[in-house]
Amino acid sequence: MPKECRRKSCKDSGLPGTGVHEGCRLERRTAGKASQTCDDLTQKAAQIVPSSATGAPTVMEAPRVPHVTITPEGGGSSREMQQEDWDDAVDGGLRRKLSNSSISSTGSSAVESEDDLLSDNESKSKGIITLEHLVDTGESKPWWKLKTIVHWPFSVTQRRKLNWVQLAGHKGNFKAADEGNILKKFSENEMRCFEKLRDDALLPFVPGYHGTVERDGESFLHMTDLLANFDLPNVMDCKMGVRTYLEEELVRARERPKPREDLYKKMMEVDSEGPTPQEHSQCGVTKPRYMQWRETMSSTNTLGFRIEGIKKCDGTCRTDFKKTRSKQDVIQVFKDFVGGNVNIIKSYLSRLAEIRQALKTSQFFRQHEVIGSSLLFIHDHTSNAQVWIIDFGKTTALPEGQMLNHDIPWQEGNQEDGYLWGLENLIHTLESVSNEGRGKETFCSANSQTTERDGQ
Ligand code: I3P
Repeated sequence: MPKECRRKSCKDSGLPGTGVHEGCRLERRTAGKASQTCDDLTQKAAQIVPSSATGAPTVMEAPRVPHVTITPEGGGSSREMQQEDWDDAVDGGLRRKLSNSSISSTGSSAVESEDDLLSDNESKSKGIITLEHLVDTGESKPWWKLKTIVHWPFSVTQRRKLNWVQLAGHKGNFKAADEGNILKKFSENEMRCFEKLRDDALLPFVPGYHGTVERDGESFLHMTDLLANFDLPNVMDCKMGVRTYLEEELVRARERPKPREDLYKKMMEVDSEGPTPQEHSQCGVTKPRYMQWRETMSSTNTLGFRIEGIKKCDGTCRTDFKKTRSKQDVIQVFKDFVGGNVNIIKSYLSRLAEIRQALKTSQFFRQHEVIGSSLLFIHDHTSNAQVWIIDFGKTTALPEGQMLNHDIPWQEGNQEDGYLWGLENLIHTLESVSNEGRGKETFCSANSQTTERDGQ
């Protein structure tokens, strides 16, 4: 994360801190500060476009989400960035930098200090991974040399042309690959999904999958870089469905509850009154409990999708959407994301209509509980706009012969995920953005700053 952002997160903290609960050493930060932490974004990538007209969906009644109470235990952490993630970055004439959280994607901003490249508490959760094309100096540089590498003899414009961004899920999950591709940390589950998707109606809407590869003793999924065809892309991740954890995670948590301090801290950052007295006293919350809390704070439960993060072409990123809940709030975020450009919204709507159609005929979709999957929105100043279905790490096949509707309320045991319901709401929301923007023209300047003026 840029030092600037990190300083701000600390300084602006409105949290009363941890004094309340003994044994807990919470950092003093507030939710709003996360806006620039660039923490917690999901993996994303790009490909080509299409489009067509959309129908007018109806917002359905929010599915009831059964309240589940789970008691705790402890542990759990994610893999942090490893030095080899950087060391491995030489590839033909290009060197790519794999950073941890929020290093600028434009390449035009000064690079962070070594400290910024090191992990901190935030690195234990998800983060943006930025891969930049850098000039090959002919030698592999460890992470502490990145600062030097960035002072390369190219103009901002040249750098921008070479750079691309890869938003990522769990840190350390991505590596640079050959041009136009990306390596994602191997997941048996995700691999199985990609293999099944090869013959499915959803194939045109998921990242290209080119098999598995070994790198430094680790396995990776070799996938298309979805951003490759964009010039300074704007990227938004929307996590789909009314539920973001698997039913089996609930069962496990009941049987062997594990309160996690990292999740407790994340909850406190957003709402110091979020944890129950018991959770306060143990400074920990279980994962399903945290996930459920996230769902109710955001629009997951009420709309069947939520905005996870946005990375804009100017290099800024936001992940402070944990409390973006109402349809009007979501509309505002989308408006800002497209800079008021209604044509981009229309392209997105066309693509979503195609996705909806494909989902309705997809055998894969019928036979899987789709959890934690996102729709990745990407557009650039040329009005190239695309939506992709990504992240199948938690998408699980149903037992033989079983099928899901994806648009009926979830009740524990029925495995419904509310994906289609969420998609309808998402389409409806974008239609509202489009309608509100009617009669306006949008102009994008060269540096992608957007100004809007009445067109009538
Ligand atoms: C994370 C988010 C992720 C989840 C992760 C959570 O919360 O819900 O989807 O990973 O669990 O911490 P947040 O968005 O508030 O940062 P999975 O989807 O893989 O379960 P984790 O901490 O166990 O990785």
